[in-house]
Formats: sequence, structure tokens, C-alpha cells
Amino acid sequence: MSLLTHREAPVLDADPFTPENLVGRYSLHEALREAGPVVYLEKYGVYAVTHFEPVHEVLMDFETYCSSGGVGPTDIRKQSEWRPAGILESDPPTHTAMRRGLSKVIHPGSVRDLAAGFAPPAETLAESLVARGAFDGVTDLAQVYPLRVFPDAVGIPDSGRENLLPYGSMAFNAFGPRNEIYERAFAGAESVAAWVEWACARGSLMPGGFGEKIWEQADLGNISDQEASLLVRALLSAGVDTTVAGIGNTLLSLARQPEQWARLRREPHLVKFAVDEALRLESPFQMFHRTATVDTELAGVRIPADSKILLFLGAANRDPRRWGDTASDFDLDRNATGHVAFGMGLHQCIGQPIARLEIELVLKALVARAATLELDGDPVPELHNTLHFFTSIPLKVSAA
Ligand code: OVM
Repeated sequence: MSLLTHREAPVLDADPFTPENLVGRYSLHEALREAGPVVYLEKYGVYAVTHFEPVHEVLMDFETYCSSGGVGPTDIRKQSEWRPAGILESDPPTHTAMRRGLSKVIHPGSVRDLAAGFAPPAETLAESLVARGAFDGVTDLAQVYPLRVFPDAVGIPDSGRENLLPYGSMAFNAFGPRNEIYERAFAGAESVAAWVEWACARGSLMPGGFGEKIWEQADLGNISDQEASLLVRALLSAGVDTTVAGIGNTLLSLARQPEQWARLRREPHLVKFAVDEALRLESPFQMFHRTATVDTELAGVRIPADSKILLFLGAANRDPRRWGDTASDFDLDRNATGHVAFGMGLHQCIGQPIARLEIELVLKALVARAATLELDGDPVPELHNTLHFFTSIPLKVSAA
């Protein structure tokens, strides 16, 4: 097939990063999907992909759509970023050693060992919140639980942990444009980034955690010292905000459909399916970029070399072409596997067993204690360039 047969992408002036479009993201997704599988966003000079099929194709083809150009809007091969590139912004062969080193540390077996320690805090929290009858799903639970279990599992030093959420906010907002949201996230950037650099160092980490095990990979010669530090950084930046969002968004999905809670009460073994369905429907990580390495074609649309491709994971996860007419409903009977909330392919989230464990334990503990879960006010959305979550979700529960 000749390149000449490929269509040019429809050109749109839509801006996915305005407050209106971030809060109303699902109407924007629908409009973008209707305009075509791949559209050119004039304002940012990027190709936006919203259909499931081509999003999946891009994620799987790391040679045509590389990560070393950065997963934000700037091509970091041409323009340097606010911090050195890590595993997320690398391609094979650089990526290979880092990924292999990290997979020796974080794998289903090592995560299974965490469950014994992660379960009791989930139960204690659920117990006291159900006793209260009304609570905030975010500030009382989604933000509290991950901070109680995850930093200890990594061995992050006690002092300065208040920097974790601000650092996550910097890392993920920087995958979007340099707008007001970005500026706000970077207001105290210097001291936050300095703490993180310190916390990732071998001497700062507490013994027994994932952090120390990553440094052991450097001792074994599997990765360099610099790579070890970058891998600990990856856990710090990607391991907190994302699970806060995952827990909050799961509670919201269920509170909106009380009959689904009743079903979980009757069939608690469905908790793990509820988590996947919530990750699909209200995906915490909504958008990031790839960079085209060559002139190519995606869903019949011409893409010139060096173009930035903006992947809408959340739109792909609600694409009716893949999920049917009920794509926008939470449905415990749906097979949600194959969603791209954790990405797909080479860079697929390596921490996902930890994220799943945290969300599942919180949900299991609540399902065991609350006969009902309902909204008790309006959720407040966070304005964020790439993450989708709420700063408040008022909930009411009745004790079982
Ligand atoms: C980083 C990093 C690594 C992996 C994922 C991520 C999804 C960030 O190096 O900070 O966000």
C-alpha cells in the first residue's frame, strides 16, 4: 500500500486540557471518537488517538511509537526535561536492563508476600469508617490507605513523606501541557524534587523494602547505580497518586450504582472483577504520549516522523467499538480484561499487582462491613493534566 492512499487526519481546535474538558472529559472523548480514530489537535500539534484499536496498536509497537521522545508533549530528544529520563522514557536496549531488574523485585510472588501486612490496615480503616456512617471516600480512605502501606513496602524514609503526593502531582501533570495546572503543581518543585532525589539514594532507604532490593540489583551488576536510583524514583512517582485515584474512582463507580454493591455483598469473590471494571470505566491514568520514529500510518491516517501521539487511554476504555453500547456503564458481568488502564505491551505498569492488591483489600474490607454504600453529596473533581480523580467523594454507609 502506498503512503499516498492514506488520509490526512481531521484537524480540530479542541483543547483536552481546559478545566471544562477535564471535568467533562467523557463528552470530549465522544466528540473526538466521532471525529475519527486519529485527529490532529492544532493547538498542541499532536495526533490524538481515542479508539481502542489504534491505541492498542500504538502501545504494542514500541519501535514505530517510541518512549524515548518522552511521554509528555515535548520531544525530550530535542529539549531537556525538568528531570532525567527514567524507565518510562526509555526504549530497548536501555529499557531492557531496567525492566528486567525491576521485574526481579516486583513480581506476583513478592507482591503476594505483602498481603499479610497490607490487609490489617484496610480492615481497621473500614471498621472505623463504617462505624461513623458517613465519611469522605478520598480524604478519609483513598488518600490514607496507600500512604499507610506503600511507603513502608518500598522502605521510603519516614521524614519527608509529605512530599510524595506533591511529587506525583508534578510527575503526572508534566505529561500534559505547560498550563496553569502544571504551574500550580510545580509551585514548590525544587524542595520536593530534592527530597525525592535524596530518598531514592541507597543510604536513605530503610532495609527490607523494594527500594533496597532494587539497589541489590545494582550490586549484582544487573543495572547501574544511576538506574537503581531512577527505578526507586519510578516507584515513588507512579505508586501513590495512581492508587489514591484507583481507590477513590472504584468507590465512586460503586456508590453510583447501589445494585452493584448489593451484588458484591452477595458475591464478594467478584471484588477483583469490580476493580478491573472500575479501572476500565474511571481510569486513573487518562493520557500520555508517544513519538513516531518514522513516517507511518495509523488507522488509515498519515503520521509524519517525529510527531507526538497523544493516547487517550480513558477514551479507549469506553470505546463502544470495543466494549459495546453499554461501554459507559459499570457492569460486574462484563469481561473488562484487556483494558488499557495500566497501558499494554513493553511498558505496561509493573506495579499493577501492588495497585490491585491495595484496591482489592480496601474494597473487600468495606464490602464485608457495609450493607450499603451511597453518595452523600457531589464528588469534587481534581483538575489534573493526566490523572482522573476526585479530591472529595462524600459517602454514606450502613453497617452490615
Ligand atoms: C518515573 C516513572 C516511571 C514509571 C511510571 C511513571 C506512570 C513514572 O520514572 O517517574 O508514571
